[in-house]
Amino acid sequence: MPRLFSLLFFLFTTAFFANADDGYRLWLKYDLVSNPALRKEYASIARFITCSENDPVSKTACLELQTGLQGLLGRPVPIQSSLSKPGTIELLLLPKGTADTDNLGKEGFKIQSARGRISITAAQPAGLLYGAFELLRYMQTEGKTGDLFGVHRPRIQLRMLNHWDNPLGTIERGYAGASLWKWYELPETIDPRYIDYARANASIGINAVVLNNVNASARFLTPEYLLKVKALADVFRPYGIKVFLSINFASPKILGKLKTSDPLDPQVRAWWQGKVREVYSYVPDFGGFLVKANSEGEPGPQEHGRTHADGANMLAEAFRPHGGLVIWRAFVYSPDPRGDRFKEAYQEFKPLDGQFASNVVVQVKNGPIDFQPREPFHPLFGAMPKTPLAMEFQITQEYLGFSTNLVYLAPLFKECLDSDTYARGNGSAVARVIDGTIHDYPITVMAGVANTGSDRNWTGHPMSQANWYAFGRLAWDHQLSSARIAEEWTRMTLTQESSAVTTIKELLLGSRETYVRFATPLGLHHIMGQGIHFGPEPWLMRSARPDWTSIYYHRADSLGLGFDRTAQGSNALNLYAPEVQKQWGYPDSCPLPYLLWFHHIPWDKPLSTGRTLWDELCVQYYAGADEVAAMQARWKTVKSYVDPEWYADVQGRLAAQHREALNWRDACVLYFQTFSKKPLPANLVPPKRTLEEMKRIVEIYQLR
Ligand code: GCW
Repeated sequence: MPRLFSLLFFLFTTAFFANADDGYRLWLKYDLVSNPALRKEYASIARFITCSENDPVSKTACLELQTGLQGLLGRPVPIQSSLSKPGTIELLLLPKGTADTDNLGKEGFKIQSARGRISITAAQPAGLLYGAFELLRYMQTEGKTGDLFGVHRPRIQLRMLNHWDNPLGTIERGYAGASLWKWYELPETIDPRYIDYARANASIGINAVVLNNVNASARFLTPEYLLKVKALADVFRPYGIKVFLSINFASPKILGKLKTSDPLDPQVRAWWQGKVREVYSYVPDFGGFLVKANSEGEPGPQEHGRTHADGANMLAEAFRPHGGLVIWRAFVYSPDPRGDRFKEAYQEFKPLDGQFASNVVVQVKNGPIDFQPREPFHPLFGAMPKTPLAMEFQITQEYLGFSTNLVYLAPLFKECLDSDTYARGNGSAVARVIDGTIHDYPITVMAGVANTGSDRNWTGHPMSQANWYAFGRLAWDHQLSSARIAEEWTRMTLTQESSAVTTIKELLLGSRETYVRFATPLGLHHIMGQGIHFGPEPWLMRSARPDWTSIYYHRADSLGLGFDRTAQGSNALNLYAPEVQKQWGYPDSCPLPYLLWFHHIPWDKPLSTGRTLWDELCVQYYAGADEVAAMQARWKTVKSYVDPEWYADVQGRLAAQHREALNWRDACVLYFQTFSKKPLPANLVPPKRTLEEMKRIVEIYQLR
């Protein structure tokens, strides 16, 4: 009988594969282990599961393990409550107060093997959940990506998705359909997709989500919406996920009908205290508020002559009795044409270091401008020893070609995390600042702006699933390499065939640098299409604000190109430690990827490559576009190893990406040529289109 069952299961899963994979199952496919010897081995260690814990999170752990194993092994794996024959996988909470439990903390786990049994032990239920997924990942990747046995612990406490989802179902900067949250159907209807979303997050260690956009509607704090929030929190809780909300700082006026939202006004303070108490009556383990204040038109304490610290501390006081957090964003900048946006968050927040209450975290974007394809790390990471800083990455590809471009973001995340701030001398990488090692931060947070939406495959571009995956894995352990994460994801999602795995891994690993080359090489930044942030618009001179134009950033003129941020220019470099200034401060030694971030370079200055700036710029743009063509060719080689629907989808998107790369190349080369007044290097074929044609193509995106 079991044989017949496994045969049927096998036929079912292979038929499923042959009939196309729509991407819904993400990396949680649990298809039969294809290598028969391994399947036999795994089957012998996973004949039973023992679960004696009764809390909701431990139960989820057992059920997830069971679901996964049944798929991988092609036969049922019964759960039993008593101990424990050989061939059992046992999930067990350790008694409180032992050295082991202290060591494992709230979410760590230990996997061991003894007497023919595997045990996953943890001090708290969340550890069992993450341990179950670790074991499954090991089998899903056929043991090829890391060690199973030993102690595993997250390096960051709050591993969080920020959804920029609006009440009417749209998503700001979302490229994968509408919001997953069906506010008008909640709380009565629970879309089963909420559960699948929670499973995916739990499987990569994400334990917190902010449900709504930081440009926040006040309606989420009304009783009607709190009921909806409660419904989602109830779904996510058994997966170890806490819910947070973005708030509108003017809520006391908007909802409370008070005359002011001044954070030092006693009535305002009382209103927030009451409101926070009310939130906890719906969601007893509510996480806290995320706040965008005095940024891009959002209300905040400064309208009342108060500081960010005054605003944050007022909310922190309201959360203190409940154990919640205030996550206050540092993404602020003012429209000063003579200023340098690069410096503004630093100038506003650095003086406030030490003034924030103990349950406030300041959330800083990875770079000083805004999620560009490449940015130097934000100078605040080296400058706030007394304030826990959270990392904010963007997983959704606002400036990285939306969902038509294949851009694997782990290398971008790692580049920032691995950058040395020198906050406490050598070895003060951004990662060690935000994980609390350098300054002993009591609270540690890594947030990612989500790329999920209602598209069947969740992320629009199917390969962008890898970015959701990579974010979670790096938030759990920022020491993991981009290559390992790419391999895990590829094996779990696409194929186990080793040459195809290698090809796909290489495709992923090179993709971000390719994007940088054809869009913003050598440290160019913020020269994309106005408003929508898609395609090139380097000629953009006028906008509602000077720091929303392109010329503000690239500063092209007859002499050269780039933003001088040395002492002769805006002196933004001065915000970094002397060691960092030394690294980036001189045009002759500044690494080329950062060159135009910090220097205005003459067109005919020879660079370390032996070419002049102008020639190098052209070479980069052409190489970037050629690399997309090479990506198309490489993708073709994996055709017989990946699902046909998936294959065709990626093939189409790569073709679109190639068209867009050529647009970037031609638009930028032709536009910058109007300043350099030089011909292209001899071996490059000049664009067939004119600058006027390129402008028309880009203008199409601006039409209503
Ligand atoms: O990247 C910019 C986006 C805005 C966004 C803002 C922010 C939510 O263009 O859409 O608003 O940053 O991070 O607050």
